[in-house]
Amino acid sequence: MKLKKKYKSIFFAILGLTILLTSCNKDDVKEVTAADEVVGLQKIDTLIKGNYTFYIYKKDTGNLVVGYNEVYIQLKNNVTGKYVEDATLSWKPLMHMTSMSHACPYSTINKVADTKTLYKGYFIFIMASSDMEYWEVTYDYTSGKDTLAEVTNRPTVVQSTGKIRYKSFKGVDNTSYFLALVNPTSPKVGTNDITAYLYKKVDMLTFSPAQNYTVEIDPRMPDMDNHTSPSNVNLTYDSTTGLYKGKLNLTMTGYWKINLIVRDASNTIQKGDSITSTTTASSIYFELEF
Ligand SMILES: [Cu+2]
Repeated sequence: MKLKKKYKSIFFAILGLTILLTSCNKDDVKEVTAADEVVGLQKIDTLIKGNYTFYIYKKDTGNLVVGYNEVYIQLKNNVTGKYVEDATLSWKPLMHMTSMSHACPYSTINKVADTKTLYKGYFIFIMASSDMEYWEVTYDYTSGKDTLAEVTNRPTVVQSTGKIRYKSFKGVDNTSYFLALVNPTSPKVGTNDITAYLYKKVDMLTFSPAQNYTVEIDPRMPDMDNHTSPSNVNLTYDSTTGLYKGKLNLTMTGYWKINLIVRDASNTIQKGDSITSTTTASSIYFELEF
């Protein structure tokens, strides 16, 4: 009898403690603000139009570059002071050159998963801008058929000075191709997920994903007798994301040249060379150093 009572009081003590802890936790839950959702991002532009402000961000510092650029957007309603959580956003890049205009490969804009106010997409810029020739990006916020805000901006696009992560080339089919490395951004020793986008030019204003190609990889260390690594997996097309995905095995730190061969859907080599005793590098490659 006495024992039973003791167990009962222990039970209620634990129950009470649990309720106390749970309610404490509830009080500790902090609401995620719009500012929290861009922590770690760099603001590159603030574009005001009418009642709205577009805030443009990217992950790293510096300018937009020729090649792959992930771009983030927040949209603020200046009347209410609130960030728009259900925006339909679109954009359009156009390069104004002295003799003509052209676009580049770019994505649609989608909400970043698990955020309320953050949207993202990408551009693959194919040329650097200069004083005379410039990129123009038009951002649109629409609701049904109505344009609520449209703003045009002239971002600076520079040639990347880092390792090669982008390559444009003419295929044997005489089509212009644009190949941009997305990941890895921070390579590690061992197996890395490798992803890239491959687009082709349809006309000056139209670029479409090249589908069902294969991007063969042959990673080499030129400074170490051009040795390769085992267990690499060529990149194949993922129709859900539009990305080419494969596995890249980097067996040690240092400088790696990722030699590439691009084959089309009927297995014809559009560009690239196999590495042999006389051919030490392909005509197209990415570079990584870590
Ligand atoms: Cu151009």
